[in-house]
Amino acid sequence: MSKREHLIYDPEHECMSRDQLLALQSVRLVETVKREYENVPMYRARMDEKGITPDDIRSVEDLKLLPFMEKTDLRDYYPFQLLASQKSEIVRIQGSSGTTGKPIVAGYTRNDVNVWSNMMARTLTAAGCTRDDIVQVAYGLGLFTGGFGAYQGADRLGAMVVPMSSGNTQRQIMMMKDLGVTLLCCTPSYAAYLGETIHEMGLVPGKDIHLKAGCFGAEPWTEAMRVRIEALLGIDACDIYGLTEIAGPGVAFECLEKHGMHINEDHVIAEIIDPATGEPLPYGQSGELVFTTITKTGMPMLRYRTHDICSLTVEKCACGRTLARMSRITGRTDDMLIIRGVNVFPSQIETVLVGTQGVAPHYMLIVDRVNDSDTLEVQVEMTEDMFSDTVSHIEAVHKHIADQIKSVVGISAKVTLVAPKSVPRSEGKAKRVIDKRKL
Ligand code: DLL
Repeated sequence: MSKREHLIYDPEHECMSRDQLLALQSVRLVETVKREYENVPMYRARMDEKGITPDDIRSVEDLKLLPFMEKTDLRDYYPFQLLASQKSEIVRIQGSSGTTGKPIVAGYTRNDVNVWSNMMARTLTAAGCTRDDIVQVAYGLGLFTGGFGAYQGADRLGAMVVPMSSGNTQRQIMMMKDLGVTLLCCTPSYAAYLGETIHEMGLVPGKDIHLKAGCFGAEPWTEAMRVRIEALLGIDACDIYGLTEIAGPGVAFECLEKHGMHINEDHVIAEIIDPATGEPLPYGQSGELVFTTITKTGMPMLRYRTHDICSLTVEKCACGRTLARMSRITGRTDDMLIIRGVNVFPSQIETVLVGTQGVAPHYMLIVDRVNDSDTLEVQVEMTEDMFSDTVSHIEAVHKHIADQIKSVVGISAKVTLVAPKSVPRSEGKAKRVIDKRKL
């Protein structure tokens, strides 16, 4: 795709000098640490344990003194104990999968929703969106942040929003065609699937479909996938990144240069650490991405370990933004899988299996991608008793497992009950996942 003029939503902040940015980050960091220390007993205790007080944090330089936060903290202090505001100040709850059956939830104040909307307005603008565009939101609208984030950003720009939510492909395409949608927001795998279906339906991008760009994220994807989506839909495909705990989509976004995602650094401070030692790594080196929110009031996160692996650069970008860029996410330091845009932990499935009579806790998750859509097969061993049981009982157990997985994890899986002792055993760490998707 040819490059267009670079549009910038908030040049004052997106293009500020690095020195000005550091000064702004420092002021905001100091305020956030005070707020957290005064309002969140868990974090106060963690700072006390390290022997530091808010007075020790005077600038971004001091960030490394602060203790980390983890996804498990959101589980352990579920649902409201990490709030740094009164509960009555929270106007929104968003969530995503945690390591157990319960989702992890994040509370957002009016300020936080406002900040997030601005970050998404920047994101969409960077992909060329203006108030004249028609934006189709095909991320799920619900606890998942994708749908609401894209909606809020487009609404802030004054664009026409088509809040389709996810799924129902034929209907998505009908609306896209009839309304003349110009910008698409969904996961990259769904964008490719939409593109293929459009071609199968005999519709021609440019003639029947008028998309010009898309903001795709919530799961890892590759340059090859970008090339494919751009060719299928005749658009610029931009990568966007975010996570529920920090603000949802829009934490970082690509401009039309498509050389990494600009991080909204006036709202978050990004660090890369060595996942083994926790030590900060210099720009350019790959490691675990860590975020500190500096404008959130509902549930600020300090040094939150994302477990996503990438690198950062502050090299100049031709678009004019000075915000640091993060590379594509190349992997994770934990076992979280992203299947059809949903975060899935093998431990969630294990919980279902352990709670089911008749099956042994020996299982294998087989993840694949068929026609651009992720598939999950759960192979689970039956116990000896179960193996010789009636067909109707086996079928009932089979259905129970499939239903439970759908309810706990939020996605459908193909469940295959296999003979006792047929799942391979390993002597060291159990290998529970075969991910056949080529990234
Ligand atoms: O996935 C927020 C989002 C919605 C981002 C829509 C982009 C677009 P969670 O459900 O909390 O939030 O999942 C966050 O998803 O830690 C990454 O592992 C992964 N992820 C998100 N964006 C990308 C991306 C949303 N562009 C987790 N590339 C994160 C690779 C991504 N992985």
